[in-house]
Amino acid sequence: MGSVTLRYFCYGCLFTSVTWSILLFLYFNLSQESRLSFKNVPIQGQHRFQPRFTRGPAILILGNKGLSDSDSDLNLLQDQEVRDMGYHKHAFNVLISNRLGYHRDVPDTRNDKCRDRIYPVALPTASIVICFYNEAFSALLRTVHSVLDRTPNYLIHEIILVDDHSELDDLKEDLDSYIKQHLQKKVKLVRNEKREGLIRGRMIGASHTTGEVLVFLDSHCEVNEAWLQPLLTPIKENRKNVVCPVIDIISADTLVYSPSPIVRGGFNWGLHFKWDPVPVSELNSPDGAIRSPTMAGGLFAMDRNYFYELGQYDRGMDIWGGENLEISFRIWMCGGQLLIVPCSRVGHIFRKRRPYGSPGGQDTMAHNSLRLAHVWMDDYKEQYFVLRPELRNRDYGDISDRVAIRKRLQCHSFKWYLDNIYPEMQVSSPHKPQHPVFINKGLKRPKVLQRGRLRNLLADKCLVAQGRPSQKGGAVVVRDCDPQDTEQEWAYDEEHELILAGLLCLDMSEIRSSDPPRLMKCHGSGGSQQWTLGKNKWLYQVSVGQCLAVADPHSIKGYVTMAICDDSWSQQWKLES
Ligand code: LR7
Ligand code: MN
Repeated sequence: MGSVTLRYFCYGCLFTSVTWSILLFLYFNLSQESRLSFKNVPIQGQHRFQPRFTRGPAILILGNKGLSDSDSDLNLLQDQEVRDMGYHKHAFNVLISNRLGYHRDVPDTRNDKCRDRIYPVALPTASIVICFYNEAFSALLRTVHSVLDRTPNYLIHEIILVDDHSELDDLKEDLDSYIKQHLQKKVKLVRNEKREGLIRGRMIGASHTTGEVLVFLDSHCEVNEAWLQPLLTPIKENRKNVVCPVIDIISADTLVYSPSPIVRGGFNWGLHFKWDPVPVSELNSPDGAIRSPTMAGGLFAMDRNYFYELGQYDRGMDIWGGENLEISFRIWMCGGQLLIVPCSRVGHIFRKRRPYGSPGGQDTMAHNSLRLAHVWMDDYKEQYFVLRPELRNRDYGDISDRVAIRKRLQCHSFKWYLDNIYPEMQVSSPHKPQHPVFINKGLKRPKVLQRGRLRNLLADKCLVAQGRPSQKGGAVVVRDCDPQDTEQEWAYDEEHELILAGLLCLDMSEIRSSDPPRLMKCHGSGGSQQWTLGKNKWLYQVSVGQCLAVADPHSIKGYVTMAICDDSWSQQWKLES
């Protein structure tokens, strides 16, 4: 079933990303000679000159009169600096972000059926909470304006911005005065006196709200057409529904907005969030809600009183990480439901690295995960410790108030959650026998659908083992194709595994999902070893939602990497027999 939804994604995505790439291509090529009109466009720290309305493709605002060579050289240098500093500070292309301005149209990525759908007029009002730390000014403002531009005004009770003690200058007086001048009615800015992290930051934001529903967004999002109504409707029906949109992809390099496939949230025993295909049983109709075992974390709507009843977030969690699984487990185990509604779409800039650390340099993901494991996972926390033995005796602070919440709400056990909400999750012994899905898999080998070499169309080279194909944990690289060499032969089977030379499976690390894939023993349970090889020629990794790409087609090293899917040739692969 995964393949059907993904196919829908791929066509749509290819179409829109191609269209947008052409627009951006034109935009940049023209802009090489057309600097004058950009004199008004902000480079870092000059937002006062931002032209307010740059709706639609930015090509429309180009012009190229009266520039001397030295002016244009200077502008080019300035542009480069904005881009380089932007990547350094924000890990995305701030030059393009600034040029897009605070308003732009995005492609309507919803299924056609969503457009005809009628939502109740009387819906609860929303308080939108956006925390930010050192966010790029233009991305933050585009987030806010996309909400104001594409949401019926009467549904927005307020927008609360929480500045998590940012250091960047333009987020100080410039932001104050922009809000005062342009956004005063609906937008309120709260400043943290010290860095709190996004988890306590959201709680601070929530404490300033008075609307009926809380809607959380990251500070580099753009909401799509009619995004809010489908989130509020299930909450109106049942206040214990917590509802997420589909998170569309805004490319960190091009800012192109493309649709995401309809997938749902899961996790692995390293306690990392991952995407899973939607089981057939959950796919009632393309506009119906899908029950999701977990949420990605940043984008969701929840009844405000229910948020408090359910214990907000764990105050002992710092900076970043883990709160998404914690609230997901808590919702399901304590009587709520977590839903993804495909008719609500919100774009998010996916970056390849996080551009900030924690103040003391701690690994807050490990600290936060330990807390959630000890509060919610019962004996199943052993699964985490098998992967992270060094954390077994690590201090995780006082969790008594969280344990008390679990007791007060009379929540189910973690076993109940796995059995009923996430039966796909595999558990290694001693818990293994409790999971029928795992047992039923038996020993039967999945049927091979296709065999051959995997040729990358840009490098014109084939994917092979860097060392021996039998070496567990070994990397894969691209090398010259050799049709005679059986060590270059991949088998693609009905479980969507890619097996090299009949030995090992192409696998993503469950602990460090930013690592390139490697060869591991086939485990037969999808996820980290599940790849789709579609007509669009992507090698799409289902659990991380990214595509395999050659890192540098000219390098003899032949390294490959995982990247946000786009239409570049570096991501095009062909399985040739
Ligand atoms: O110290 C901080 N203070 C903050 O206010 C650190 C961050 N933040 C802000 C930050 O400016 C941003 O607006 O918090 C927000 C989230 O931080 P990101 O964008 O660096 O996080 P992310 O998008 O990489 O991470 C995802 O997982 C996080 C786990 O803690 C949060 O739940 C994020 O909200 C979440 N983002 C999403 O779910 C968007 C979709 C990504 C996917 C999959
Ligand atoms: Mn984010």
